[in-house]
Amino acid sequence: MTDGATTRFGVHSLVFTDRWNEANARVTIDVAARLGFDLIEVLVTDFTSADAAVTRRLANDAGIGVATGIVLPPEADLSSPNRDIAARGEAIISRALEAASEIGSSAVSGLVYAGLDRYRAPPTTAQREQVVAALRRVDGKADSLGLRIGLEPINRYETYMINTIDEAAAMIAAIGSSNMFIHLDTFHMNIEEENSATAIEQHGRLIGYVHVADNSRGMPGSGAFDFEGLFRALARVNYSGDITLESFSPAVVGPEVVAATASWRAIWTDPVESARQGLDFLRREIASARGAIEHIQPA
Ligand code: LER
Ligand code: MN
Repeated sequence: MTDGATTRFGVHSLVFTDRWNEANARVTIDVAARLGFDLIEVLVTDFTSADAAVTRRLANDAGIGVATGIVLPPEADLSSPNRDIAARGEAIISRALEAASEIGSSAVSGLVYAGLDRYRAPPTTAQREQVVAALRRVDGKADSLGLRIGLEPINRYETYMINTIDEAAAMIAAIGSSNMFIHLDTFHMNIEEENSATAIEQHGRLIGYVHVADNSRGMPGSGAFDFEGLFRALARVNYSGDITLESFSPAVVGPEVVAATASWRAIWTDPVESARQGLDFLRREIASARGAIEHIQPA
């Protein structure tokens, strides 16, 4: 689809705050809407029903959509050989699905297959099978709630099991799901993909969500990532889903997020101005990529 009519541009709440209380949520959602974003992404990893209700109300008031992200911590690692830890992971995904449903969003997407951790060995076959079985169960719950689950390939220094687009596609095939999708993230792709355009073209049908950051994890356009190649590949597979800025700076987030994402230096300091520039870049580059593909491939 090259008209772009349905693409929503989103921004991750961590660009503005790492404390999702009512006051911060109100300011963040209002700023995102004022800047022209269609969507705010929030992490629902430990959301209560009260958090979901506040988020839904504020987003509705501002006329903005909500994408619900998830990151399993090491103590709730779905791939752990420790049954209690793995069960905690499954319970968190299950609860996150309920929160997404309460908010009215359409999916839970992110790091759902392992923990955000620096692993020291690859997963075993038994661990993969355990994750396939657990994701199949939560996928059934997602389906019954009218929701989807997205698998985000994350780079090798932050997790294991799914580092590439190919590995995400293989996991979805092993689960046998027709409901799950692949969630791209350009920061991780820049580290792990041998050829991002080829992988996108091969698995285009499965792509359901996109995080964008530059190679330094600054806003897109501030670094060296090949966004022209990315957006042209997405245009070639008719991707018209959501595209969300995900960039972290210690100027905004506290020690927990800084440590989890190794955001040691401030790539940017002004979240509002940076988000504005990131959105301008996305709009411009996507329109140009779609125009170029239309030109190359007349209907
Ligand atoms: C973590 O590095 C990341 O990219 C988040 O989107 C995790 O879901
Ligand atoms: Mn991401």
